[in-house]
Amino acid sequence: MTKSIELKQQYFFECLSQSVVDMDEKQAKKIAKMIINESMDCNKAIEIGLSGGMARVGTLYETGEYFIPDLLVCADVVQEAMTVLRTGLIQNPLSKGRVVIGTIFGDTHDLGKNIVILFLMSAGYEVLDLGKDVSARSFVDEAVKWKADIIAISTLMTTCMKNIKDVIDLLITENKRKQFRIIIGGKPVSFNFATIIGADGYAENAVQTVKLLDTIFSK
Ligand code: B12
Repeated sequence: MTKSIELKQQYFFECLSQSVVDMDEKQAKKIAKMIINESMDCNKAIEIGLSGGMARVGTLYETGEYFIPDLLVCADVVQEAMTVLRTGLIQNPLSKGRVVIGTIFGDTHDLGKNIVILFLMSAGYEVLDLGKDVSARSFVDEAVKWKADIIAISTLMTTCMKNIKDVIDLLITENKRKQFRIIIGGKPVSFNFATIIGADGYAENAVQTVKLLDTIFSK
């Protein structure tokens, strides 16, 4: 890619990020459409523009400049722009593996999980989205029913971290732990936490999640 195209792309991603911060849905969708029309990298647009924009919104919330209603509007802008950008993601007809994913019980944050889903699907994984506030029982039942290879669990709340362990404990109790690999993600969790609770992997963002699964499936 030439330097000028790269700079142009970067500029579009920054504008997208700004439209999330500005709560400007119309502008976000307009930029998303332009990104597709210009055949720019939609994965990067999601990661840098939408994820990056939401990270900036998070900081504004933490510094007391934005409040919950603002977060809700920004989240809507991200979801709407995502529906446009997903049409530009490369559709991979392969099925590299089956992933059941959800946000853990007690937690309703789902933007990050939804981004992870888009990345996994475009990388060739089949994904079943269980949504948010998902109980350990549902994770296990759906994974069994759907013959999943991977159970992927998201949380953004420290108070819900312990609920992830409930899924692992339930699998152990029912003698099903060996049927699935468990990966976790979300702001408060880490590689160390994954190791402590007996999960098989942790990824920091959507790009790393694809890399993690590619590594797991190459073994
Ligand atoms: C947007 C937001 C909301 C929105 C959520 C909208 C939605 N549809 O998701 C709304 C307004 C609804 C909301 C509500 C609440 N929120 Co809130 N929210 C946020 C905020 C600002 C941004 C989160 C976000 O969307 N980030 C952008 C996404 C793209 O990033 P991400 O989620 O981290 O995802 C990436 C990675 O983590 C990773 N990843 C994510 N999931 C997974 C899963 C797997 C398997 C893998 C491998 C990787 C992975 O990949 C993703 C993409 O790259 C954060 C602050 C922050 N800085 O994070 C607070 C924050 C998470 N919220 C917080 C709180 C407290 C709440 C409320 C309790 C507030 C209230 N008083 O009602 C409620 C929660 C109610 C509930 N029970 O769930 C706290 C949590 C504190 C804590 N220590 O637990 C935070 C940290 C804010 C703060 N500093 O106080 N919130």
